Amino acid sequence: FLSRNKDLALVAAGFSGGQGKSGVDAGPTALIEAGLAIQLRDHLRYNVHYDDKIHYCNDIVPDSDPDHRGMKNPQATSVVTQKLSSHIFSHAKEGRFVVTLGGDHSIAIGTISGTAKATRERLNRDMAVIWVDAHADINTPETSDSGNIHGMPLAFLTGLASEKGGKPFGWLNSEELRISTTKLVYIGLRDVDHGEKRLLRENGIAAFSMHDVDQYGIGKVMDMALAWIGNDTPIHLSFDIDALDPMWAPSTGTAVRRGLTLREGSFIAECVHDTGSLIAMDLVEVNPSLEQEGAEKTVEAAISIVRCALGETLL
Ligand code: B3U
Ligand code: MN
Ligand code: MN
Repeated sequence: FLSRNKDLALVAAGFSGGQGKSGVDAGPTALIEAGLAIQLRDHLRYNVHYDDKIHYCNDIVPDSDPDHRGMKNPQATSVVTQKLSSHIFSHAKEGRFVVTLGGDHSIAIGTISGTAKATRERLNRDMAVIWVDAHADINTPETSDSGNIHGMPLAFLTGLASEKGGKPFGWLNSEELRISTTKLVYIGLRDVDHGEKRLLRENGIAAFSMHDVDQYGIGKVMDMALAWIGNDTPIHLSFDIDALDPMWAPSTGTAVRRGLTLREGSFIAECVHDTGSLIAMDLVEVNPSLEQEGAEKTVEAAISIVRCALGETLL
């Protein structure tokens, strides 16, 4: 349903309120300035829809945003992700491949709910999510120690954490916006909180940690991950740059050692492209203000991951 699609929407979502460090809002600008949009047009020959704007930075800041269930910036994050959700939906329902540049990983609440709804409307299918990250990002407000919402997107998207209507994230109550825990696959995990481990275990969620990458190699891990999802299932790839080892991607808010090499990260993106079922991707958590020296390296790594997911290295 998509392998020959060359229509691509590029969305810059410079939101940083899902975590505490400033600078991740400048991630999309750094990627664009390094030539990402041009490369997608000229080298990869996509028909790129890009409005040349950085969205969701500080344009939607509520007057007051008190903590709610321990969450920081709950109202701002809810409003931003809800708007992003319909923005992404409007592109995806036209059959465009959607690339969203973060921003912190809380934006995936918006991107994934938007593509999940569009996939149901357009293809009458439930979509799968491949989440490449050092972290599981599935804390509920109650299991989170930090209160940072970028550590919670999957709890809201799967319904493991929910809110009443009228509360922040109450808008996610509609089933069409959600994904099933059975259609979620992790790759690259190495910093998972206790409460998250319990959620993964109790819900039988498919997770390939760095231990599995070492044990089986990335080739076998991808075979197993894609077999779990099954053929012809639309896939949304959500790639947190901190999945890569800090040797390749030091400029990110919560770098964790012992990560994926750039080659392994690229291989994941290539394998997902090769399925012909990829419908959208996020590239998040690039923070160019951290690690002066490493910023350029991190941006370069992020761009090559996006290019691989879009078919760059296909012979
Ligand atoms: N699990 C921790 C740490 C974390 C999650 N995502 C990132 N860091 N980037 C938390 O805050 O929930
Ligand atoms: Mn993440
Ligand atoms: Mn992470």
